[in-house]
Amino acid sequence: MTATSPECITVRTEGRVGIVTLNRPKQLNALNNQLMDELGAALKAFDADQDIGCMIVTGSEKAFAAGADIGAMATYTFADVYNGDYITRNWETIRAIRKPVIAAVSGFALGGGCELAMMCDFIIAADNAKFGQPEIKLGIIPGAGGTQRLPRAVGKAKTMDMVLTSRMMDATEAERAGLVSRVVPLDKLMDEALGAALVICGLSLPSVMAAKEAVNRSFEGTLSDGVMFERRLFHALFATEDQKEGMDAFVNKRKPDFKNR
Ligand code: CO8
Repeated sequence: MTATSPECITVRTEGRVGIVTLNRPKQLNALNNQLMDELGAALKAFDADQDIGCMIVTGSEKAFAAGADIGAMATYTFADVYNGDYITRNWETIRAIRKPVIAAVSGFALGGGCELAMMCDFIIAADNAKFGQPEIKLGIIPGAGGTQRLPRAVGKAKTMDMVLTSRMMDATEAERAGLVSRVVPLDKLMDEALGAALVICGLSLPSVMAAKEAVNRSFEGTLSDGVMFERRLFHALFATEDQKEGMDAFVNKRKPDFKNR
């Protein structure tokens, strides 16, 4: 965690779930360096905390995040952004988080906001969610993975449509296209995300982390490398006491009591 209290996010826990809420309401949670630093620090702290098994990143009803802070970027030069000290330096932290991170998205998830949601492991959307990569209207393109992660989620046609025309996708279309895993009424969003997180928290953490690592590997490299990577992790999990517990519980028709959570 940052030494001082965060100003652009709020952080809380519910049981073994760590919840980060983006909190720049006047700017529709536009992502600036301070917010991204605080978010990264909070997620890293939860990742290292043995009492936490899963995380949720969420925003407000109106906006998950309306993108990178345009005001902050407006006067940057090529040298400013290329040397990495400004927009790019703190966007990769979330990729290094090893426990699952769920994005609970209501309202706008635009530009960097859509990219941040896609960096999470899966997205649960409220029925008012709107996803978009409107950077083209600003004379730039997505810069935090939008042109790479969006096609992997929804394919080339929809990605090109969104990136080139700046058209937004509503929650129904996003679910149909595979960008989000579930859509729920707005007032049920946090219950749904917490429900999913609590399911994950009840499982064996080594297998949860291995599953996340294996699925993420499918987006890198070849199929045969990915399958081999999965197989090795699969084999390794037979070294855990939780595998013995999980299988014994099934065989004996009882609930498993995993030790490594
Ligand atoms: N940055 C800064 N301020 C913002 C942003 C933003 N992205 N979005 C909204 N705001 C501010 C507005 O300026 C406004 O402030 P004020 O009240 O002081 O005028 C306030 O939030 C409310 O916004 P609106 O009045 O515009 O609210 P509306 O409901 O009318 O519209 C929209 C909501 C449609 C979301 C609209 O605000 C909008 O289009 N916002 C910009 C969306 C956008 O273009 N996002 C992409 C930004 S660029 C980007 O994300 C690049 C990421 C690259 C990351 C690279 C890292 C490696």
